[in-house]
Amino acid sequence: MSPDARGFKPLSTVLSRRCGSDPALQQLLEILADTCINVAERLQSSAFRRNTTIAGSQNSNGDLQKPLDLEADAIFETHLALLPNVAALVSEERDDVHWLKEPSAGDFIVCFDPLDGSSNIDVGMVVGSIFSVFRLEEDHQPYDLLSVLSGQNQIAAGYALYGPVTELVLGMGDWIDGYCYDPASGTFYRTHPDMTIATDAKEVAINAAREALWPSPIAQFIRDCFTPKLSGGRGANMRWTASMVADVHRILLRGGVFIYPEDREQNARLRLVYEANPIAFLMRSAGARATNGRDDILSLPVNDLHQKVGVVLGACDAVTYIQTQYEKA
Ligand code: AFP
Repeated sequence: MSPDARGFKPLSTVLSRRCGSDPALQQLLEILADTCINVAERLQSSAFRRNTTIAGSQNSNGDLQKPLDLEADAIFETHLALLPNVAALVSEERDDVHWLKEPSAGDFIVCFDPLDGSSNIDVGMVVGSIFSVFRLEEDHQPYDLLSVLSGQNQIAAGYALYGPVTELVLGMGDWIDGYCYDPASGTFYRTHPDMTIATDAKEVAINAAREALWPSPIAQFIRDCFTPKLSGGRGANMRWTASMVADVHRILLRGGVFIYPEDREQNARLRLVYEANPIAFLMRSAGARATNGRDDILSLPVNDLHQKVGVVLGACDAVTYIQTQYEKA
């Protein structure tokens, strides 16, 4: 029986209601959904093209780029260039903003990590795409583009998860929905309306190999998390997939907290514009929080397209507790 016959609504039906007064944004979100379907198809065929070796190039962060990183980036550009009102792209795989047209008021800017977790590709683990949407308010130039890209200015965000099922999560601030892709019809159907996060943190996502570099508030919180309840701790379990989208999706569905802190040497790993900000936007819509340990991610100034940031996100109680520990440190 088809998903719609079982009561699941197709993406276009949901978005016509969610974006009813903004057909241009609805069209953009539908194009982004198609983009993610195309990336998923490319991934599924990649093993047979021996395409998972390193391309030999590096992105602006110094990360080695795999051919699929570049192919996913090209798929995003090809799809977004179809629309008359997407002025610019900001991608993890491109050093500078890529202008598609002379910008004017009402145009969109789309920021994206086309393939997040790509170091997982060679070993068949889950990867994802992350995107964030802004609308240009004025048509004067030159833009202070970095101030436009502040997290608070996002009008929509989403991610795709390329796992056993291709899943898509979209939000516009006052709502967040989850979809699953039905290959038979080539359509996303909404399976998780109005996602809300569990209030406690039974699972912690952190790369424990970096323990020696954790700042004290994180080290103390993690010690407490992994201390059994019978010994007065939180008795939490640990999960780490090395793919932010996969960890975030699990946390949205069954609660928990994701931590990749700025370490004691002030090094951070995750990128603000096209990883932390879109995920923080979605977390807020689901009743969760996202900080850099001290300050809300969405309030952080954007000083560089590829700036890195510490991230603590998920269940409000855990994120707020960690914030108070930073304040005391
Ligand atoms: P890649 O895209 O280079 O695989 O990095 C993925 C990521 O940005 C994020 O998705 C993970 O949570 C984090 O890095 C994993 O970092 P570690 O490799 O240090 O665990």
